[in-house]
Amino acid sequence: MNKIRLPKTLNNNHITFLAIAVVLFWLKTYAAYQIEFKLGIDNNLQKFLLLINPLSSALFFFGIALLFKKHTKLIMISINFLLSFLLYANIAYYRFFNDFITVPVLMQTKTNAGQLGDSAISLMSPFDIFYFTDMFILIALALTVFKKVTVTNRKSFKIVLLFSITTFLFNLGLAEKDRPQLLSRSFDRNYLVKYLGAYNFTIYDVIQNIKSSSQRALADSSDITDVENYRKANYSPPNPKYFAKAKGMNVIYVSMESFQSFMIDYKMPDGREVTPFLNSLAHDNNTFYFENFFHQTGQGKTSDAEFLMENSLYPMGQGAVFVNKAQNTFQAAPAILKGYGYNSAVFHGNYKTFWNRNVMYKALGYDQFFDADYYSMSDENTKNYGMKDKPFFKESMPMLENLKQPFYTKFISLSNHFPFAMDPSDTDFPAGDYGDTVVNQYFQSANYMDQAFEQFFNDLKTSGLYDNTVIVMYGDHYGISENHNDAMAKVLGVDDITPALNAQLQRVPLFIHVPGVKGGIQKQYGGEVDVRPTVLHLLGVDTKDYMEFGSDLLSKEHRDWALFRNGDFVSSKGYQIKGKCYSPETGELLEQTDVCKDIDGKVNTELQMSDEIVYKDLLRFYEPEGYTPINPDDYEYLSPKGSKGTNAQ
Ligand code: GP9
Ligand code: MN
Repeated sequence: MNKIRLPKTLNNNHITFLAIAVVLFWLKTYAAYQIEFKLGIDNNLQKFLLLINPLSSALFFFGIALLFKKHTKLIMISINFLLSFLLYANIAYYRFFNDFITVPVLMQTKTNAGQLGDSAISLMSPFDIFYFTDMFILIALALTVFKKVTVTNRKSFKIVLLFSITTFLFNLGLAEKDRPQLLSRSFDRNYLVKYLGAYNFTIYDVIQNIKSSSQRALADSSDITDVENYRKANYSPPNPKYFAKAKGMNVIYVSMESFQSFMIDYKMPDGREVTPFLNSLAHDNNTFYFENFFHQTGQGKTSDAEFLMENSLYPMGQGAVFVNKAQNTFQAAPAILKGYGYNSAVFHGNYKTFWNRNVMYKALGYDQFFDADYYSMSDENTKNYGMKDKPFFKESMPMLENLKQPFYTKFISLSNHFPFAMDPSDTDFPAGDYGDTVVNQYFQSANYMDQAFEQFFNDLKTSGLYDNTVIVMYGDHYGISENHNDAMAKVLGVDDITPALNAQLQRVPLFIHVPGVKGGIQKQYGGEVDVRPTVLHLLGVDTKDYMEFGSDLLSKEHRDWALFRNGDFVSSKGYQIKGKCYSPETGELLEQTDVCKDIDGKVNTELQMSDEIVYKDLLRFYEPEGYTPINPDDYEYLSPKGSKGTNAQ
């Protein structure tokens, strides 16, 4: 049996065995990436990252075996088995769900394993044994060439660990270069696997879940009492003039990607309006246009805006609720409206795992999710993250018309996304001339989005839905960051962007169009957190029993301020930025004044309380009167043909 002998230096230590294990495992994992997962590799750096990303975890896990004096090879083979099993489980899961296994998925065996059911076997093929070949090779080597190797040098563990950490840091550094804030924003599992690998992703996921469940475990029902009291004391009752004025009507939300208020009524130097359609809507008789409305998002960007609008709670200071807290109990607008006969759906021309939407929408109570699988995602139709707005709205119409009414729906537009580059055939609008490519392109891309909205409104009118539908359109967050303030000063015709002006640039448009109700331009201050009570009150649903922080924008007692996630805030009387209070009119520093002081305390309390709800999952201890809790496990989003669809990016 063991006639083959390696040179003494090689076969008398486990490092050679480990090196073989690592290389085989590395190659196998890379092959699995290529064969099984559609990770959407767009550039050479991503190709390189995909190639190197299994290395650090392979070194780390196989290295653990070196800590054991005895049975080192056997332990290494067992580790190989466990990792191969994890890889294979992900492969089988991906074949069915187009997604990777996470800790919550494992916890919810009822739904996932249940759904897999009999088809689990059909997802496997005899050729899958390939994913275990390296293990068989290691067993054969251990029994032959390496049979004599028995003594382990434990020092070698430290060397391997050092190698593993160095490769990981190198990997992470390059990944962050291609995709900044990869770990803190963690927007998509596909991205994490693409950049850091399937095994590192699992480690990351386990750590996130331990962190999250320990906070949750320490909470109890008494923790919600303070929130309840605060809520009671700060509730803005509905305005009788508007309460239930849209009772029973359909609802359409439109998330206007990266759209800021300075664009409304903005004219290019040649006099052309950038967004003529939205400008006309701002002045429309049946539309409330809120010109002092602010985004309140954090790192979760679009998903934070969605979270704010439908839960009237604040997003987290770091990470995204959609990604990190999707297992929490929520009492979101779609779930509330279910009790009033509403059927709900989201339309979005991007893949379902982005921002963990496929999981979070179930927790919010969405009945249907029309994602990329429902759209013709051809090269011509897509840009950035997915469908261009015109084909997106066009292709959505038949699906919308087929929905059972009354419906509560959300359309998430995409075209107007950073860096705002357009395909030349999609625009004849002039780019800006402000010495900054991103800012220059913003005008073209916003103009295209405006045309898409006009087309959508026309289609709604033709379909007959328009007269019985409340349309809520909101800019999700800023599009032009502070890095472009030099160009923005030119756009606004000022010398420089002062702190107060910078705060004003965080305004995003909010339109609420209610058929038959007289609207008008609204000057009161508010933020995304305020939209839910405003809309629910229009639909005739009183929000006083819900744990929310928003204040109805149309209430006579509306509070007239909006906070930012960093603790700064704006109000009609003063803006507090980094602890200093500024005048909204002049932007000048207000010394020795207490206009900001009153609000300051409330801002801190609200952020703290909202964080308590989110981090400790406090809504599980609270049941609003008349509300029927939903069970996310009851929801399933099928692709058009009834399969689970594809997930290519
Ligand atoms: C992607 C879209 C854009 O699906 O929501 O995300 P963003 O980067 O704006 O958060
Ligand atoms: Mn966005």
